[in-house]
Amino acid sequence: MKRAIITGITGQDGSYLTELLLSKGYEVHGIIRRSSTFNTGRIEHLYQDPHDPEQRLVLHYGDLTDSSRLVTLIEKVRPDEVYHLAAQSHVRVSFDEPEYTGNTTGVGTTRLLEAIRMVGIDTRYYQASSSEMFGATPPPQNEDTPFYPRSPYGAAKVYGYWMARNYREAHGMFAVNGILFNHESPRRGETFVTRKIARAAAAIAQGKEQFVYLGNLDAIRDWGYAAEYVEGMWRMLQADQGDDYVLATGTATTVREWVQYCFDHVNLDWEKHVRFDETYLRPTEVDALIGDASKAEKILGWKAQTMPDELARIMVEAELVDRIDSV
Ligand code: NDP
Ligand code: GDR
Repeated sequence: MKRAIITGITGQDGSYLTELLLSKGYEVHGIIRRSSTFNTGRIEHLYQDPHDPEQRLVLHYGDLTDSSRLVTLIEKVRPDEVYHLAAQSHVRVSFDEPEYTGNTTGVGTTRLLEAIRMVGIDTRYYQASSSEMFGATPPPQNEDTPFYPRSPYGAAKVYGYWMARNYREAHGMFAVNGILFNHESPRRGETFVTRKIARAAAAIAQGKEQFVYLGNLDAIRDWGYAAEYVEGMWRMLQADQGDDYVLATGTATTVREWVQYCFDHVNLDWEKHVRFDETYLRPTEVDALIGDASKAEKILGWKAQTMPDELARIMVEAELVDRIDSV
């Protein structure tokens, strides 16, 4: 039985990846942060009793800022695969907390890579790199596109990307960068724009709210479906060698068009319900991200199936029936 560690198991991607690995027969070890309230909502449906001798999902307390804990966990679990998904992942928040974002999203990566090297196990490592690293470089973006990050988050991810590559080149580690474009789902954090708009469209249609306040409607993003992207992560670690891959749909959608998709789905005129709030603008914006995932298709046989208009429908539908684990 293969054993995997997932950092960020309580996040959107962590929950889908856990489902996938359990379905493939893995023993999955997740690192969770201690918090005064439960933060395991997205994986609650996967919970397994620790007293069950067949238990294949095990949760451990840990934090990316605590190197010694990362070492003891790697030593204890001795995983075949490590999926490093944990991060302060909100771009707008990274402008408010640049140092914390650098410490977790950036240096946290080094702590984990170094823990693996110190323990000396032969493990395959997945780094959650991001299209935000391309920032101001115009689309289409692929594995050879130069980085030009536009936020503390983007800069921290560029550092993490190069650390993963350096451990591959310097120490021979099987380290992979998955350069993922935006991927969404009914489990997306509520403050990311797709979920915020899907929730608002449903709440307004149900008469619970009247308006949603947004920032830049002109930004272009390449929105895919998170459940499909975790399959791509897994395939990257099954390849013959460690490499870097873009995952994207190749489809451009503005925030305004996303708003339209969501409001059309509930038969509402969005212009009557969307208001501007400058709080949601970023000091430096990423204007356009459109990915070219042809390398992943050619080498991994991975291709995005769900396009943004269909994804908007899935997300609004999930809000209307008020359940997050349905899709
Ligand atoms: P989420 O924000 O949903 O999840 C982040 C996870 O990281 C949560 O489990 C969170 O725990 C955990 N975490 C945050 N800080 C720490 C810390 N200091 N120590 C331990 N755990 C921590 O992100 P996604 O699932 O959307 O994304 C997964 C990864 O992929 C992230 O690294 C993100 O930056 C990257 N990425 C995401 C893309 C996307 O479109 N979704 C695109 C490209 C890259 P808690 O639940 O306690 O907050
Ligand atoms: P992003 O996602 O910054 O691309 O990072 P987000 O959904 O936060 O923003 C997308 C675009 O929408 C614009 N926008 C708003 N954004 C938010 N959050 N709230 C608003 O009210 C709003 N109004 C307009 C933004 O300016 C932006 O242009 C996500 C994260 O998951 C990262 O971790 C990941 O690396 C990248 O995707 C790829």
